[in-house]
Amino acid sequence: MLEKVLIANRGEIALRIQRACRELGIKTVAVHSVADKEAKYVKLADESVCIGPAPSAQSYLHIPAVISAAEVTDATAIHPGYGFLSENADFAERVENSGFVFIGPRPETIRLMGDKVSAKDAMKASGVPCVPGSDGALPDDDDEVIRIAKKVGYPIILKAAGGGGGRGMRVVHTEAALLSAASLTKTEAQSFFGNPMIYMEKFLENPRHIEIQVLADEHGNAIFLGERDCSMQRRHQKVLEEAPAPGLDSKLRDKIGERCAEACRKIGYRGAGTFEFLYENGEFFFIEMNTRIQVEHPVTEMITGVDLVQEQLRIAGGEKLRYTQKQIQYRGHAIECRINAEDPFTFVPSPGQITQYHVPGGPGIRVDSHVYHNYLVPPHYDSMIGKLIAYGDTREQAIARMRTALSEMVVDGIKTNIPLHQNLMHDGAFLQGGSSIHYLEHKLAEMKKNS
Ligand code: MV4
Repeated sequence: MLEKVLIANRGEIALRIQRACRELGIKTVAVHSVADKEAKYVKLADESVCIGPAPSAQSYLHIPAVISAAEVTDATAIHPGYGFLSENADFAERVENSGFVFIGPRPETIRLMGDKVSAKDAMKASGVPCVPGSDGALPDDDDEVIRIAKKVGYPIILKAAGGGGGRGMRVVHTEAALLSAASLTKTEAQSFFGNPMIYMEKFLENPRHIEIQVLADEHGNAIFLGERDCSMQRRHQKVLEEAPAPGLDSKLRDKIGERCAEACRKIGYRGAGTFEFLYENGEFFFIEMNTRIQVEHPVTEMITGVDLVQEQLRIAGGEKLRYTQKQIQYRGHAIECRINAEDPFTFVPSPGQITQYHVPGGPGIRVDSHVYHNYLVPPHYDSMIGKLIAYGDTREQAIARMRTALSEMVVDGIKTNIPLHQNLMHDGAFLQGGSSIHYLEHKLAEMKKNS
């Protein structure tokens, strides 16, 4: 087992990882910026190191500072959390070359998945269904590009190989617009990601975003842990997530999940991972793979009873998976509301001091948050201050518990998006379940028009 883990992250996930380590008897090192030095999770860690000033480029993203902190504290492993350096293959490589265990996939795997063209190639070759499109990157030959688009059929979407998460994409509806759009997307791809490669897919107009959680060990074992529906989003920022996905057939879940697990075995995947799919008309289409623990992992934990962060630690320690696929059983329904320090309807960030803080409780309620009474939300980072997770035997019960929990929750002194979540918990389309990735943006536009 790992001896001492340095947590290269901040906020709720830093606390979440710390708790997992503590339960397994692993010592913890917190690293923090100047802006986070008073944070409670920093004081709760066995040791802490200040790695730089508030801007993340000079602290949480500063590779030499993170590695030096591991060296001076004699950490044996580094957990990157999500965001920051979590999907940086060079970081993973430098961690390993410095003699530490990287809690995540091998650097080559991170690199493979970071390039969306090579990720899709690998998945296609492993039997995971992908969105129809170009075979790999688009060629330079204009006539070829026109021919490929004709074959795929309009509308199409152009995506940067180095992109992901919604950056560097462009939808094209007609052949007349194709070549200038391709040239523009290429130029952007070069300037945003330092890689001009782009690829083409059929544009799916109204899909849901459903993702599959996997765990794989370094001994060739891999399992899937069901799916999460993350369709409720605005500008590629997820607002709430749930598991299981409303209305998804369990046979189809098992079929797509097994494809993902098999792909993990084929590519020698290690650790926790997520296969992102677009889901439309009963079909799954792979788009990207995330090689980190995700924000929304708790909903999977609630319905499976598996502690995903502890499993990450065990896998990194070289253990074999403790679960066979048959041992993964789904029970009940879980919903996660991301609580952000922002205006609930304009989404303008609202950092500052929390003057009153009360968390909800009761059966099926979980709060993953690092904040507390009088905590100062720094303005330098992501606005998420925590996650409220409600579990129930049924989706209806989870929603009922979430409504009660939201009404009990008090976060004063700053604005939060709790009112938006309260609104969503009474929204007709949400209550029905299964709305598309565009639903929330359409709803918000309607609300604005009517106000
Ligand atoms: C798409 C798509 C429609 N068709 N690909 C955006 C984020 C990136 N991970 C992939 N994205 C999309 N790819 C095809 N072929 C629509 C989106 C998309 C989206 C996907 C998931 C969640 C939210 C989204 C919001 C807008 C567009």
